[in-house]
Formats: sequence, structure tokens, C-alpha cells
Amino acid sequence: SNSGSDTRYDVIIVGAGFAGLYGVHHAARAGLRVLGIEAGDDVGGTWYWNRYPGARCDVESVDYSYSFDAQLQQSWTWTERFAAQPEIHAYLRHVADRFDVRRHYRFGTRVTAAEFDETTSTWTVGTDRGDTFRSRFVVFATGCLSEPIRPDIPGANTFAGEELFTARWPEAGADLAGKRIAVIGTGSSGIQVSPLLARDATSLTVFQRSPNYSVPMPNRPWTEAEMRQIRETYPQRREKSSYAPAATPHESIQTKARELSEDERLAAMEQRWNEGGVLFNKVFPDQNSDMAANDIVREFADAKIRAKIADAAVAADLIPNDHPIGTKRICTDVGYYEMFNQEHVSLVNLRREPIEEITATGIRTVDRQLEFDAIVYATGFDAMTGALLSIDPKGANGIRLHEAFADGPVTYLGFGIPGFPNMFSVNSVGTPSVMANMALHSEQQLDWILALIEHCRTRDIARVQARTESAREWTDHLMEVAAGTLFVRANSWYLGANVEGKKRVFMPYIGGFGNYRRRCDTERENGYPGFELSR
Ligand code: NA7
Repeated sequence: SNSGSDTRYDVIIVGAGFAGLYGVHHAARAGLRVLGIEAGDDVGGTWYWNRYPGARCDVESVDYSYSFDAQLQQSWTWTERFAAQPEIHAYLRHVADRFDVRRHYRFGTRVTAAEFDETTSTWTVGTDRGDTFRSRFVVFATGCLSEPIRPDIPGANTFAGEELFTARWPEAGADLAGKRIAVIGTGSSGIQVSPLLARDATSLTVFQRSPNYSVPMPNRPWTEAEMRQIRETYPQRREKSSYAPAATPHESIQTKARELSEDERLAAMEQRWNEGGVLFNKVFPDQNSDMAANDIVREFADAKIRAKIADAAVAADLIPNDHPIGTKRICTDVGYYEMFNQEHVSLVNLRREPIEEITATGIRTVDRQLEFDAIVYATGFDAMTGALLSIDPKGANGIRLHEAFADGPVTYLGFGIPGFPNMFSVNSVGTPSVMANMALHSEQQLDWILALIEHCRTRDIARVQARTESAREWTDHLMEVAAGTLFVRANSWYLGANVEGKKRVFMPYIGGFGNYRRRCDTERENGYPGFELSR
């Protein structure tokens, strides 16, 4: 239809999740001609696609929300401490309505191509509907856990029953009551969805390749008094979060594990365990860098898990033995381990009993044929680089992103990729995004990018791109920071280890949101020395 080829935009923002939605709204507010493009039929991003039962955020609702508008913050009421997908999605839809953001978007439109034009210093963006749009800048807010993995299991397409992906759960829901269900994958998604499916299933079988740590989510409704108190102190809460390591107001205990007595350690771990969720990742400041400290926390968690499971052999399979605790993101669950005590729920340890093939009626392992009515894939994502690489933008001199990333992804501060002028990536490799509160992280990312765009516009700068040396240094720095920790000892998606053939590079910046943000502030205050700006 080439519907947009005549319009020249200042900026195209791809994605309508937390980041894209914020970016489109603020670009429009700044007077830019902005176009948003979103593959889904509505705003929401992660919270649009991941509609599986039990989908919930592990960051408290009152923190996992925008901070930019005091009235929005004061008027929205979060019902629960940890919000479920429908509520987060409703919140993002509310934001879109409230600020009239949808009018800038094309929904149901997937960006399939993007190419930089040297002579005009503009981008041409192509979509699966046959449109081409032109703009000076392009911003990819395409998500870091948005490109689902479809595992390559022999026979998968011969299965005659229902096939579901947690990351593409049908909008109308799925009626799995009374069915024999297989769940493949035991990351956050598998661990969240399984107990809910088990409730009404005839049988539920979990196929586990690697066990993960999960901490119970102590979810409950906010009381009116709590909500009032949070509203009254919101500015302070946000202030505290704005340069905090995980962009939340929570602090870790300051004393190292080994400087505490055993009783003090136990009390600290018990407290964090009960507070729940990802906070258990931060009981002691040395827990992610000192193996002895990590062992203390890990043994505590192991005992907690073991105590919930009646069958010692099942417990042994469910307790991780392949990574220090916290070096893969700790999951949060409601009744995951307890679920295995039910007669109709079972675990298949794929390390011992691999899948041979999927058949029309079920799954055949090396030992047996198991019959299923439905297979649920909770098999994760091509994290951090997957979405952008699937578009595979073409930068200056015709270079493709997959060529630029042949030896692993290289970015400067996550925003800029050498060879790709006027293109920005958001919450990407080189940022602490996946280790921080994504709502505030997204605000920081788009504020920074829009300020740079403004800087260029007011100075007639037609072209801005990350310098090769600054990107090299930043990318090396990511690895240096990670090398000082235990994170490099896990085959995690942080390292790209979950995707066959993916280059192993530690992708997130794990020096904390505050340090990262200060680094970005300095770059801006110094006039963007890590970038080449030209007219
Ligand atoms: P994750 O955490 O990447 O989990 C995916 C799971 O699927 C994990 O247990 C994988 O095992 C498993 N998997 C992947 N491929 C296969 C195959 N072929 N066979 C068996 N098992 C497989 O994704 P989630 O969606 O759960 O969570 C992603 C993030 O979202 C999470 O960290 C939170 O930040 C929110 P593996 O560990 O690779 O052996």
C-alpha cells in the first residue's frame, strides 16, 4: 500500500510496550513528527503478548509503573502488591487513552526491514503490510524478551492436539480444563503457568531441562492505608529509585554474609525469603560475587524447597545444581513446588530422560510414550538481540546488523551501534534493563534518546552514530563488570546460552541502574563525546 512513503517523519519508534509508548508520547509532546509502529493490535508489549494464566510481574506494582506524570501516578489504583498481566495491560491501555497516544501508532503492523540512506541521512522502514515509511531517526523499542523461541524438537509439527506458547497465549484464553497437559520449560513463565493449569487439568507433566530457583511470591491486595501512604510518599519513593541499583526503592543489607553471625544470616535470609520474589537476590551485598556467600544463600533456598516437596527424588530434580543462586533470574511463584505433591502432576527430568520426538498424540522420551491433549511451550526468548536481529537493519555502507554483531553484539551504552547512524536501540544489550525495574528504565532510555535527538535538531546535525572505540570500550566493560561476579558461571540467556549457535557474550550491564544512569548523564552533559555528530 506504500501508505506512508510521502510522509517524512522526524522519528519512527518501533514497539508499544512500556518504552515505545512512553517514547511516542514524549516525542509528540516535544513537537516531533512521530510514527509508532507495533506488531500487536494494541499497546502493551510484553503485557500484550504474555497473557498466559499466572503471568505476573515480580517488581511491586507501585514501582513497576511510570513516574513521569504525578496525576497519573496519584489517580491509578493498583489492586495488588504484584500485579497480574491483565492489570498491567489495563494500565498501559489507560496511559494510551489518557494521553491520546494511539493516534500516532500503526497497530497490527510488524516492521520487517529498515535501511539507512546515505545521501539523505534518513531511514526507510518497511512493514509486513507493504508500507514504507521514512524518517530521520529510528528507535527500536522492540523488547529484550520478545522474540519467542520455538524449539526444534523432531515431530513438533505432527502433534494433533492443542499447541500453545506462553508468549503468544490466545486473547480468548485456552480451555485446558480436563485435559492432559505437557509444559515444556521451567523459567519464570513455566513456573508461573504450571500451578494454574494444574488446577483444572486431568494431568500436568512438566518437562524440565534445567531447574531454576524460585521464591514464593507473597502477593496480596494493597490495603487502603498502604495505598494512601504510598501516594503521599510517591515523590520520595521515585527519588530513591531513580539512581538505585535496580530502579526500585529497596536496598540490600549492607553487611557481607561472612561478617554476620550464623543467627544474623539466617534472620536476614528468612526476612528476604518472606518479602519474596527477586529481593532474595539481594540478601547480602557479596552474594553474587563471593561463592562462599552465595553457597550460604543457596543452601538456605535448597532447604526451603526441599521442605515443600514430599518426594525426595522429585525434590532432588527440582533443586538446581548447575548455577550459583541468582545468576539466572530468580523466579517467583505461587505454589510451584507444592504442585508436585499432587497425584496428577509429574516432572520429567530431560537431563536423564530426553525427548526423542513429539508424535501426533504426545511426547516420546527415550524411556516412554506420554499422551497429551495440549503442549504448552514456555521455552523462553532469543533475549536482548533477537527482535532487532530479526529485522536485521541495514546501516551505512550497506552493513547488516547481523554482520556488525558477528562477533557478538557491540553497543555504546546500549543506545548506539557503530555503523548504524540515527538508529537507537532501547533496553538493549549494554544496559541494565533486564536487571532493573523496566518501567523506570524505559523512561530513562527514551528521555536520553529524545534529548540527543533534540540536541541534533537544534544544531542541524543530520547524522549521529556511536564511535567504534566507545562501543568497543563499553562492550569490554560489560564483560569486565560481569567477570568480577558469579554471573558468568551460569549458562543463562544473559550470556546467550539458551540459543544454539548464539555468540556467548555477557549482554546486560550489571553494574547497577544508578551507575549506568550516571554514565549516560555524563555522556549527555559532555556533549556526547562517544558519538560522531555530523551535518
Ligand atoms: P526462560 O527463563 O528463558 O525459560 C525458558 C525455559 O525453557 C528454560 O527452562 C529452558 O531450559 C527451557 N527450554 C528452552 N528450550 C527448550 C527445549 N528445546 N527443551 C526443553 N526445555 C527448553 O524464559 P521465561 O519466559 O520463562 O522467562 C523469561 C524472563 O521473563 C524471565 O527471566 C523474567 O525476567 C521474565 P534451559 O534453562 O535453557 O535449559
